[in-house]
Amino acid sequence: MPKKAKRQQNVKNSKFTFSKYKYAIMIFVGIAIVVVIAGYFGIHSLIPVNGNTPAFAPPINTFMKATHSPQTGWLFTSQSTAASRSNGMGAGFNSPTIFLKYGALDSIHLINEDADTRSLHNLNIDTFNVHTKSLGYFESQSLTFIANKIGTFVYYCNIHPEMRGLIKVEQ
Ligand SMILES: [Cu+2]
Repeated sequence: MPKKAKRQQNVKNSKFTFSKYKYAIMIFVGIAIVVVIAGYFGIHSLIPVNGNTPAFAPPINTFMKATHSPQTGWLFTSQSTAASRSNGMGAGFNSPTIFLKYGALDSIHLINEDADTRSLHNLNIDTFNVHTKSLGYFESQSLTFIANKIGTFVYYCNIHPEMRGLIKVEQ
């Protein structure tokens, strides 16, 4: 066989070898990417906003609505168990008091149901590093935090200073 033909034959062989594994490699890399991405987001959604490690315990759920009526103005309302022990509101606060046990894992689920004014709303608890995005009408966001400090703290919307309530963490 002439040298040139032999070289071409070699090239063909090496191509053949590569293509034999090409799909296996592509599938493997594809699966690896999917697993890494899923793991990253899966684990990240389990890390509380004021913690570093994923929490695998099921959280308490606190559902909060940002609402408005002509009588009350802007305020948060809640029908959640965590907030239902409320004796109403703290003085100077127009939104329900949330009660939590020390160490509880709590998921705040905020939904903007302000059909009246269609304003943006957010929810913040500085002590626990809870800061939702400013949500438009009917948008929602969930954030999970650990109630790792005992005391009475304020949650609020930073667009409407009157939208605020207390969060009490008890032993
Ligand atoms: Cu607001």
